[in-house]
Parts: sequence; C-alpha cells; structure tokens
Amino acid sequence: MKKLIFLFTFIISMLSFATTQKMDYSSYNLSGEIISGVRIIEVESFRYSYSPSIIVVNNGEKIRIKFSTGDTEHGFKISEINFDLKAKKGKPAEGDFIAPKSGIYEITCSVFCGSGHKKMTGRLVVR
Ligand SMILES: [Cu+2]
Repeated sequence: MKKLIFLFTFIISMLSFATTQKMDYSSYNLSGEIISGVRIIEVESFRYSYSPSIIVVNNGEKIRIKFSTGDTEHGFKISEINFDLKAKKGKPAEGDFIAPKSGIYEITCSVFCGSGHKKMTGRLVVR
C-alpha cells in the first residue's frame, strides 16, 4: 500500500511538472504600460514570490523594471540576459533591457532571503 501511495504521488508530481513546463501563456495580457516608447513594469517581491510572477512582453521592446520589496531584500534576476536588480525595503531598484527573442526566461531571486529562497521564481514571457 505504501508503495502504491508513493507511486501515485510520484505520477501526480511528474504530471504537474510537465504541465508547468508546457504552460500556455497565450491568454495573458502584455504587462505594464508603454510610456515614451518604454514598457514600464512594476514588480513587487515578498517572501517568496513576485507580483506579478508572469511578465509578458514583445520581443525587441525596451523594458523598464521597477522593482520593490514588501519585506526583506530580494533580487530580480534573469540570468540568460544578464539582468539583475536588488531591492531593499524602502529602496526600490530599476533597470532597463531590450526584450530578447521569443521564449520563456526564468526569473530568480539573487539575494538569499530565507528558507523559500530557491522556490522564489517568476517567468518572463517574450512574444
Ligand atoms: Cu531570495
């Protein structure tokens, strides 16, 4: 019986893993708003999540991230494009990048912020 429960749990977790990998973002709206040709997106962070956690942009657009934290210091890092912001409470950070080619890019926290640090992720969806 224990083996069966284990197998069942394993299958369910593999299924949910496969679903997140193939997540369809086509129904998501573009994030933020364009002001003077720059797509400005405000992102807030908390232990252990981002709001919004899914950011949707068009490739080639100039993007400005305004990043803040509601509790302790957090980072907003997109390794693939060498983009990294760090914000402390009351000290937001901002930075620009040009949206890379279409695809899904992982956002991770670049400041160790506690036990859930590694689970603190988001996604940049480039159309
Ligand atoms: Cu962290």
